[in-house]
Amino acid sequence: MAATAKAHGGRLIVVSNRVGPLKDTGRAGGLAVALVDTLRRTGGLWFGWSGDVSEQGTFGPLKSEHSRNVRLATLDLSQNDHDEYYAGFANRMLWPLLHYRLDIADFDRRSEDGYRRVNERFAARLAPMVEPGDTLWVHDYHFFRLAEGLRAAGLQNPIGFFLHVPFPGPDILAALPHHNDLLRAMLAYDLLGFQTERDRDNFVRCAVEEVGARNLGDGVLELEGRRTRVGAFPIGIDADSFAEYAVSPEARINRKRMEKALVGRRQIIGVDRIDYSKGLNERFRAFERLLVDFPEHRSTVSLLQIAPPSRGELEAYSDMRRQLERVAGHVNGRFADIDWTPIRFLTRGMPRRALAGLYRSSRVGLVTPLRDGMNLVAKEYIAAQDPEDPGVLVLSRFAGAAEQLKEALIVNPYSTVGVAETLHKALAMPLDERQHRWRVLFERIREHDAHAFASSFLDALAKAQD
Ligand code: ADQ
Repeated sequence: MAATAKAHGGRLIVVSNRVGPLKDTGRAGGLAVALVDTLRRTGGLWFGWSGDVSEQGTFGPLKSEHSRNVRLATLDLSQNDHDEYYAGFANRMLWPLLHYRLDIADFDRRSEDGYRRVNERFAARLAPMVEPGDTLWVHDYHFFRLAEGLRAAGLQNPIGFFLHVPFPGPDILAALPHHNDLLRAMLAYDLLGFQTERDRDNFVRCAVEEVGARNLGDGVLELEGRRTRVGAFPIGIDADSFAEYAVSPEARINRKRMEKALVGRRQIIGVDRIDYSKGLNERFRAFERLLVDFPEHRSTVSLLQIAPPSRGELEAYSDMRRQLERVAGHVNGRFADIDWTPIRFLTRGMPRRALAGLYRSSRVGLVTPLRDGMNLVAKEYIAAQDPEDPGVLVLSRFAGAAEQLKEALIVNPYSTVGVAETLHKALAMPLDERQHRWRVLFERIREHDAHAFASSFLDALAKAQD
């Protein structure tokens, strides 16, 4: 990885909406967790939004901090930028659209303008910091239009883009007004990376059918004489470090507390940000169905759901949390015993080592998003298991991870009966089968870990301008 970046002479510049934290605060989301390692290895610049809103916004001073070989450089947003670009177009339009939720996508012309404006402003502030030889790696749906702005400023550097969330086909994308314009802007990148082959193929269909790009084969698209490479780069975790977290002193303390509370019962664990894409409501219902259809699990199995709230400023998310508390309360009211609570619902973040301990003391990892780019929790659950007595991963077919982790028990998260039956199967699975499935899965996530992900993306980007 370091060799890759150095071989091409310049620094690596990473751009994403939120930057850092560079240290493990226990609250980092999927994107941050995967990027820190990459930058630490190559050194370079990480550019994005400071998380602050100020009067000057993107016209204000650049905030800069160093941590060893990595420089963080951030800009504020104005209140308007925040409302239109971030809360509006990115969160209320693109996030639902890219998760196939046209029913709740909320298009608004002003937000679209704000999104375009903020992408232009970030490009204008970044361009003077870029030196010839630098490689730029832009992340996620907040910055679909950044390369367009950077090219307009005259930049010739390799610019790659990686989308962390799914990309739908033309039937869904076409519901976005001016989607053609957005697709054209995306083709200003040299390399467009997606989590899965399905997402990549969906993008290719959109580019070909909606804006008339030519598919030259071998992952190359051409529009008006400009070529863009496309590829699938499933994101990974640092599997070996995560496995070590699971046997760290912090993890052990949590496991001991857990085991004391469980007194021999088995635990199913779910870990997700509170978001409608994660299928939490359906998950609680499926667990209830397990207790109804397979009464032998009453008093012997419990579900621990850890769910830090996300994007707190959006009212829909606090509604969701209240709704989930109601469902958990209903299930607990119906089945709880004096010494057993069926669902424990913790709405807070957790240090990663402590989290690893909880994964390890859970017999089943229940990962049932309705739609998810990859889902790193599925991989973390596998990495944290005890090789002698591993648990079972139950995984939604609609998580990008299902393309890679076929030896998990794959479920349709919309089918509460199907998920309940699969949970029963997971709880009954004999040790030798658990060990066999786990070994194959663990080897695969080690092979396709965070470093392999970053190297393969940056190698492809280095070749993209040839
Ligand atoms: P997310 O939607 O955030 O990421 P995910 O991939 O599951 O989803 O990553 C969540 C991360 O947050 C995991 O590393 C998890 O351990 C951590 N986390 C969750 N709850 C936590 C808690 N209570 N305490 C501590 N840590 C917690 C987006 C896309 C995904 C894609 C990732 C990476 O939506 O599909 O996999 O980016 O590309």
